[in-house]
Order: sequence, then C-alpha cells, then structure tokens
Amino acid sequence: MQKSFFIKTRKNFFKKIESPSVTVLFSGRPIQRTADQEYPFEVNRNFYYLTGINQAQVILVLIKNNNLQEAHLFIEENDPVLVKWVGKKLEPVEASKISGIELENIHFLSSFDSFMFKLFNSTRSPQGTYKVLYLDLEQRELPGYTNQALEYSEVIRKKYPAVVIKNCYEDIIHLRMYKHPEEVALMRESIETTKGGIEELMRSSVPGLLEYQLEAYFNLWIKYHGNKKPSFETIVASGKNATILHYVNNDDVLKDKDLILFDLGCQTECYVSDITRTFPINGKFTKRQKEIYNVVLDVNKKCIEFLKPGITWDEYNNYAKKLLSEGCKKLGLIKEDSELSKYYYHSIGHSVGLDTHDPALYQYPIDEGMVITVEPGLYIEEEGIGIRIEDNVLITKDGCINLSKDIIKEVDEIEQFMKENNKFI
Ligand SMILES: [Mn+2]
Repeated sequence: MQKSFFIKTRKNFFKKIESPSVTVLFSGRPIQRTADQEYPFEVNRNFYYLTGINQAQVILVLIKNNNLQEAHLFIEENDPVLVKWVGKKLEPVEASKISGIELENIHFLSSFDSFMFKLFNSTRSPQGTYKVLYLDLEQRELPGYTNQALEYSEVIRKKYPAVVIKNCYEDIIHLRMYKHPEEVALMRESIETTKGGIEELMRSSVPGLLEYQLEAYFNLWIKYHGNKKPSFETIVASGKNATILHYVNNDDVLKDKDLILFDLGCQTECYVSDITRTFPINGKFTKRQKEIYNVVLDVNKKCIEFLKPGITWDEYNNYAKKLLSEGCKKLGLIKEDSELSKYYYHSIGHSVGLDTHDPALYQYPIDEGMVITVEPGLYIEEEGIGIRIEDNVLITKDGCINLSKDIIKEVDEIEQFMKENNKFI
C-alpha cells in the first residue's frame, strides 16, 4: 500500500471528529503465549488503517484545531543489544515512508507523556488548550477484556480530569466500511492466492487422508506464494462435520463419497479473503449431493444478482432465506418456511476487509464500495451433508462485482477439474 492511502484515510478521519481535539490510537502490544514466548503480533486494525504501520508498541496522535491537522507517531527506539536478538524495529525514516507522516513528527515513545502533557495543560504550555480526547474504545464482551485505549482512558481521568474522553471507534469503522480501490486490489490478491490454494486442495484430495493433511496443502500454498497467513483458522470439514459451522478439529478421515467443505482465506497486507468451497472428496458428486449443491449454488448466484446499493442487511438476509426455503421444499426437506432453521442457521453475509468479520455499522444499507460475502449453505446432519458456497463481492453503483468469480463452483467444472488434475484419479 502506498503512503498516499494512509494520508487519505487520516484526512477522512479528521473530517469526522470535532475541533479542537486530540486522538490517540495504539498499535497494540505483544501478548504472552507461554514462558518467554509471545503470540504472533496482530496489529490493531483501526490503527493500521490510519498508519500502515504493522508493529507493536506504536502510538498515533492526531491533533485537530480548525485548519490544523497534524499526525504524530511514537515508536520504540532501537536497542543495540535487542537488535542482535530479534532484529531491527522500524527506524523513524521507515515509519515516515510507510505512513506518510513527516519525519519531524516521528518521535520516540519516551517523549509521549511529555508530549501529551503539553497538549492538555493550558497553564503550562501554549498548546495546552485541548479538552477533548478521542480513543478507540471498542466494546468487547470477553470477561477481563482490556486494551491500551481503555487503560489510557484511566490514566487520563486521573491525570487530566477536565479532559472529556470520546469514542472514535464507530467513526473509523464507518470509514472502513467503504473500500478504496487500493484496498480492493489487495483483497483481489488474497482471493487470487486463495484460488490457487483451493485448486491445490482439489488436486490433492483423496479418501483415506486426514482433514488436516489436506489442509496442509493450503497452508503450504499460501506460505509459498507470498508468505501469506490464513485469514482465520481454516475450516476443513468432511461429511457430517460440515454441518458444524465453525468446525476446527480438522482431524477426521476423508471418506469416499463424502463431500468436503473448506472455509478459508489468506491475507495480503492485512486485507483478507473469506471463501468457502465444497467439493466431492473422490472427485464425483453423488446424485443427491448434486441436487443439494445446486440448490445452494442457485441461491449464491441469485443473491449476487440481487445485491446493489440501497438494499438493507435484513432484506438481503430475508431474500436468501426465502430462496433457501423454496429449495428445501423442492428437496423434500421441509414443508413450512419456519422449518428452514433446521438446515440453515447463519446469516447470508458480512462485511470483509482488514478483518474477516470486518466491523461495520449494519444499520446502514449495503452501498457502493462495500466488500461483503455471499455465503448460503445447507447443513443436513441426517444425510451427512454440509454445503456452503461463499464468494466475496464488491458493491458497485448499480450492482456488484464478484471478486472471486474465477474460483470454480459449478458441478461440471469441479468434476472436470478434479478428473484432469487430481493426483490420485
Ligand atoms: Mn464468511
């Protein structure tokens, strides 16, 4: 991503907040895994959206005062001993180049507290006129959940009780809902790599293999092709395991004549793909599998045709439910629409972007620039069949573009592909 993108996102953010005000965002900190190990670092996505910096312990300060719009970054200073152990962290010049923040506004963390002191103390500093502080106070239901912004709000209350704390979480989320072409390009790259990985799965599928062994081919593919990470824990569910929506055991034996469902994706500069494909382990659908598959596929295609700006999420969900109900009646599974929840129990789609379930304000209708998923499914436990077909689409002025249209999903195409390419057929 070019630095111009982050200059643009900050400019858009400045438009949404009041003046005069200060905003402080944290990149996040390492979390202990066990003993002296840390979990792989995941940058706070709102911080990343405004800076492009993917490193722990970095703070962004945005100052707005009428026409003044300033961005400052606080980074860790490289310690020569630590450099020998874990390598170099970003130098000010690099941080400036990535974020588009002027070099003179890149500081070391050690000066953060005195910098804030100057902004909030009118009796001690000429700039000390700020009375409003925005923090990213994301709400979570996890017990004991905390983050640096929450902790910093406590510091502020004690040190600067006159400062009013406001939450900018929704302001940033609102911006993130509408993707810029640069973001869509990165998502397209994730989808392209995912496509390759899914084809590798179809080439490598064979009865007798374990689910995680097949999954390994996907991981190898995305690692090999650009050192990409999965978007989330890959779901590899064969047979009736596919009726468990977030099945992640991935340790069952692949059986002849079963289907296998893959819900997976990968990330490019934190922009993810979220794709689901279902195919026959041995390369050939049974008659019944084909019938059910085509019902789901038909709903997938009709939903893609249906999507355009102005449609609400409720309308989108209800449309998919109506189609799935009709399909289930045809398949002899249900008689009344109300019975659908036995075979379909999730929603039809969600926003996707820097997060797989990209935070969005779902009270807003679907609109141009959004990238969302289309993922109808049917889960028939008594028949050992779970099918979901998920694409990622970009909403345009009068419809949508299916970004994952090149990942095959027609019965004939899948059978043909596996017949020609599977290593074991
Ligand atoms: Mn999804």
